[in-house]
Amino acid sequence: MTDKNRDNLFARPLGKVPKFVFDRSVVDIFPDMIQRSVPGYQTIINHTGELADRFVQQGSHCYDLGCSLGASTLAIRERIEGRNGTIFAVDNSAEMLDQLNNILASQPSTTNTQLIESDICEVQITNASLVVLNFTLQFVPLEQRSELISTIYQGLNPNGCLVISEKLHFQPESLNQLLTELHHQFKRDQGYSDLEISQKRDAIDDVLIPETIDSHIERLQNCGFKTASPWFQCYNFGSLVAIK
Ligand code: GEK
Repeated sequence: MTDKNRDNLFARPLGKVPKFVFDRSVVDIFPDMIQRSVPGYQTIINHTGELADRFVQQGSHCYDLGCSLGASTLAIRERIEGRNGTIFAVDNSAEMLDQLNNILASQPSTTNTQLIESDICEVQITNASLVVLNFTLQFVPLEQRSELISTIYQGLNPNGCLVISEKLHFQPESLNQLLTELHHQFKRDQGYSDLEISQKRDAIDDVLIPETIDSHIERLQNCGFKTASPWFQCYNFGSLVAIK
């Protein structure tokens, strides 16, 4: 790995830490940042491909909402070749999509993949057999989350699948504290300093709003999903699957 691709965003003292944004400074270091910050990230991406294999119907649509550099898009695409499907990879960061465009061009596929620069709350969902929100719902304002999940539910075909992977909040507070400390130890083990951990924490405070597993399940059920369950958890990160 070159220095250009190493996440050093918070390595030096920043004084007042600015709020985190997905701009040009994040694009090159994004794969390193997410791998070293999210325990279980690669497992979740791999299993997103597995779920695509099981759920994606011939000629249907897949949505990777908050796609960044397309890790989920690529995992899905690899598993649905020949199904005449379309993947819509959506992000509101033009810089991320530019880079994803280059990545996709370097890895040809017969599956139609469309990049959409948009707020995920504005996207129309139709004929969907798989919708993926991998570490994205956590950035959507709390009051918009139910409407987004409802839109996804309406756009899914019967037996369609929604994957939601998130940083999670836990109760009681002592459990939340324990899982947070285990996460910070994971980051230290990945080479992040205490300064980097603390400045990143300040940068995402109020930007990334985690909820409890129960809140996610309740929202999914209120929006119509009869089947919804966590399928993976490592410390305070996890993934849920919901079937229409
Ligand atoms: C992965 N899924 O590699 N509308 C559109 N995009 C958004 C919005 C929004 N309202 N809010 C945030 N984003 C990817 C990782 S990263 C997770 C997802 C992380 C986008 C934002 O621009 C960024 O690219 C992505 O969601 C979140 O599995 O960095 O913790």
